[in-house]
Amino acid sequence: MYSACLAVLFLKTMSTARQDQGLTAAQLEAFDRDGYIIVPSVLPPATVESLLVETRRLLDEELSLDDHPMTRFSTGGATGEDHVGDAYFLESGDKIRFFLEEDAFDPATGLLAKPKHRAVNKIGHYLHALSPPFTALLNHEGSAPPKARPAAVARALGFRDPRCLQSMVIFKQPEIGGAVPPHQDSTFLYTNPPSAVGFWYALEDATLANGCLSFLPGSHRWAPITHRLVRKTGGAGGTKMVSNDGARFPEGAEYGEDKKSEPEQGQYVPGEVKAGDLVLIHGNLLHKSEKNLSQKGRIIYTFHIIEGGEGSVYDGRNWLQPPEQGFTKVYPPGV
Ligand SMILES: O=C(O)CCC(=O)C(=O)O
Repeated sequence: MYSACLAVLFLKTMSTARQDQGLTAAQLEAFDRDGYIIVPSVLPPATVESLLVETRRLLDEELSLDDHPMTRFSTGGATGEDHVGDAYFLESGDKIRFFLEEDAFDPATGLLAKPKHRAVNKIGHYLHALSPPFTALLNHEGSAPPKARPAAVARALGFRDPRCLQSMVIFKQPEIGGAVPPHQDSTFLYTNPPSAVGFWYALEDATLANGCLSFLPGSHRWAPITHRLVRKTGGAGGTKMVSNDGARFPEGAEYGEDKKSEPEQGQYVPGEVKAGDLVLIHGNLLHKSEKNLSQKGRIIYTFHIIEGGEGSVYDGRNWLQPPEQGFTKVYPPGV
């Protein structure tokens, strides 16, 4: 009996240790080398379904086009001048708001030409705090077996005090889902030194046909954060790209412009994924997604974390500013 109890205790301890690991040694090595990894089957089908049900509810119940400012999501190109930057966008950091797909509008009339659930490009940016199913995902509650929990992954990646600063459901609507040009997430979510990491969960299968992500492996090591998206000053609203005068890489001897590996230069690698898979993306990694010209849409959920601990400075000019209570802690209190 005693030894059976000990065995149970041992198994429990082992399984807790396994649960807390977040990433395996091989996954960590791949993330360090490539700047991204795909972790299969992190979300069980029931969790995926609950997030899709919530997404549909938000579209049905929370999005009214009657009083919507018709804000379209635009990535804005190199200057950032055309990046979406109206008040509806700039004040969305602690709200759930809906940004529309550019090609959902009729170019001749300027009017929306698609029903609302086929017209949205993304929902953001505070789902992780305001929507219970998305909050549960950040805390990784209710999914069995726990695998690659955000807190455990953040710990495995060496975060001291990770903060979730934004979350989004991103759609690639059938036929019109817009392309996302090559970019680095730390350009938009800048800390000095750069520390952003993206958690990107497929809620539907994403393939080459419907606009999956693709990545330039290893570019996180040699591609500097040369620019940053900031709010324009002077009260007129809007955003712009400015030259980055702060650190351009995370700290560490593995980073620097001399780390470029020539043979792989320019070769983006597609990351086709199944619903429930997680993609982790280093904030310096160049990645993109193509336009969805197919009949099949895809929906994903993503949130980003940054280092909130000592020595990491969040810039007051960033387009996204913290709510009064600060960005959401990822580690449970007291841990
Ligand atoms: O889902 C996409 O197509 C783009 C997402 C992305 O690149 C990001 O969140 O950084």
